[in-house]
Amino acid sequence: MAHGDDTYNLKEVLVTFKSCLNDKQEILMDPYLEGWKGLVSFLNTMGAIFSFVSKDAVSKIQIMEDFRSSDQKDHYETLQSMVSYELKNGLVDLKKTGVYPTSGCRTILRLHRALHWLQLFLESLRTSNSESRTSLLCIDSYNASLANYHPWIIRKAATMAFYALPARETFLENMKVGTIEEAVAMLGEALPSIVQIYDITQALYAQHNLLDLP
Ligand code: 1PW
Repeated sequence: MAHGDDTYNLKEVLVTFKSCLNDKQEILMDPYLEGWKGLVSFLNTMGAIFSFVSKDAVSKIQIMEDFRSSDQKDHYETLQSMVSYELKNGLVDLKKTGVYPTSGCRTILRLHRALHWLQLFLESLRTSNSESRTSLLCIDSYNASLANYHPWIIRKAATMAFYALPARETFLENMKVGTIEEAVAMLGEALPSIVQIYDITQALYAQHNLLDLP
């Protein structure tokens, strides 16, 4: 787990995502949210300009934690149990926002889309070289993924924040996993677990036609 900015280590965060899967290949909500909290701490080490980006993730994590401490908490133990519970009980706005603007299904979908961006970004960082500009890698991966779901004004603000990203070396050092080479090697080892979580969630949402929830 990530413990806060000073003891922060991105490897632990990515390993947390690995611990999300139970033996039935279901995604456990608590470590999923814990992994997200670690990503937010990481993001916050990059300066105040990112608070706009992390704030939305924080409020979505909170929505899900509230479900996990409610009377319905057992239904939210895994992403799979959440989907079947909410669908069975008509707790999801399927076509347009109405009675359930903060359903678990639509909230996790937003985090899931953001996870795809993170995956593309870290993968491009891993395979980049010392000449590469972090901000451009980040913008390219954002445009190829999450930006497609954002209105112009958010895209503009996010892109401006990305220009403030530190240089590649500083960024990799910020991960607090040792030298630059060690950070790159860690990404190679840890990213497959993010990909796996992403793929399982994507298949679950596709199976239930939930990929376009308003
Ligand atoms: C380097 C580490 C990266 C960690 C990823 C951080 C999460 C990125 C979230 C970007 C959010 C930009 C501003 C908020 C936009 C919301 O409108 C949007 N949320 C997301 C996560 O895309 C959609 O949510 P909404 O408005 O439908 O509730």
